[in-house]
Amino acid sequence: MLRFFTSGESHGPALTAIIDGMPAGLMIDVEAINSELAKRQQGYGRGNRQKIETDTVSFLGGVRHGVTTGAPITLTVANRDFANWKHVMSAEPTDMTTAEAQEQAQKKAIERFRPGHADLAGTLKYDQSDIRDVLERASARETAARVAVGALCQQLLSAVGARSVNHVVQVGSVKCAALPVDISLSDIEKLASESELSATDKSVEDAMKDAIKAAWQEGDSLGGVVEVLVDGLPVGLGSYTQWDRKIDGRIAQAVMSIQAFKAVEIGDGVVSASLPGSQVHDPLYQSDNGDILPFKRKTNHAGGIEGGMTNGSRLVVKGYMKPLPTMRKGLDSLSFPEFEPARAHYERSDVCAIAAASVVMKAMVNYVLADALLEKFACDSIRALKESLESYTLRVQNFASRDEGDRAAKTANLNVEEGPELIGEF
Ligand code: EPS
Repeated sequence: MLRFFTSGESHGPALTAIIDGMPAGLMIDVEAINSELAKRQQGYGRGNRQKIETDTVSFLGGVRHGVTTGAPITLTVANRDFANWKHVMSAEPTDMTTAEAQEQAQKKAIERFRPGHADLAGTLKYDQSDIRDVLERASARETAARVAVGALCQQLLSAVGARSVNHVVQVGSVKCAALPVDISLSDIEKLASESELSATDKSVEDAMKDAIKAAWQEGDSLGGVVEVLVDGLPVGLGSYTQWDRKIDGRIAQAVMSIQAFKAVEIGDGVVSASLPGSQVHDPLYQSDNGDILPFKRKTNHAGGIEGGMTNGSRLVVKGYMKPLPTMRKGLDSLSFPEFEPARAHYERSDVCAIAAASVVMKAMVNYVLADALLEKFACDSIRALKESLESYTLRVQNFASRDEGDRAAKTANLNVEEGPELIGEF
């Protein structure tokens, strides 16, 4: 089981994550993690905070000479902005009577709830006397730690030949044209990298930017839709046998946990509810010689998941993000602690963080898939994982034989003659 937790406040000293269950022997590419962190900071419509930060990862445990040891991994991303918040966000009791501390406290005070944010329910639930205690942890700054974790998980997935990409498909109501079903992930990555919004349709890029600019001028905010696609996953991650083992449910939970995400869609999930079954399900065909899988498909409406398991097709997941609730124009709200009518609080924020959100969503999908991979091929080291996967892949390939006896013999031979260390479910 792979699990992780994050800790840290938006304007505290740092964000930290502990990742438990990562196998030994994974060579870590720190630059690749930093590159994802940098991508999370980018995108047209982001606020000034990103000019202050240069997010990079440091490891404090579980890694030696660049290789995982199997022990829990601790990683951290520093908040440079903490220097400007050191009185207000001090972990230790601090003298707040100095002129500097007083000025900082006054500047950072929050006295009005922001509808749509965690402010109100969080203050009541945690019996807070300062809304800042809620805002600091509810902030999407926390996703920097998640992106570092997800980039590490991506490296585990790469070790078994899986690859994921993220892109933006909609900003506000401006939509990219649908991508061809057979487009390669490299092409998607290239298109997204050429766009300031990680969008894959150049013809609507200006309209997207105009929509963000208009929202900014009006003191408003904008959401959008992002997509993550994953190739190279083995058949059978997740399970139909129990509700909480279904991979689509696990992905949905992980994606919905991202700040401001309000809906998740797998494949053609939404439109499929209004279509007859014959237009929704993906017919099966015999595989060609040399195919890794003993079947093939011409469509992928299911988005790579059937029965709560990966099915060998490309995984396609969309996440729907609401507009951020921090808006210059502010909505009707209430003051705290008086609960008197007041306009909502405003402090520095993003007008649109959809490009960043796509990086975060990929990180969360990577984590769920890495966890499911380690669950299926239970292993303590990368070598054992690869051996176990190789053996399983051969077994799946051999299911193409329609001769029962032949199939049983082939499977038995695999175990005896190929001689891989058999771990997990064999
Ligand atoms: C963010 C950092 C935050 C916000 C934003 C995302 O920094 P600050 O509050 O100092 O400007 O810009 O957070 C939110 C949108 C939110 O709702 O909290 C980041 O690093 O992603």
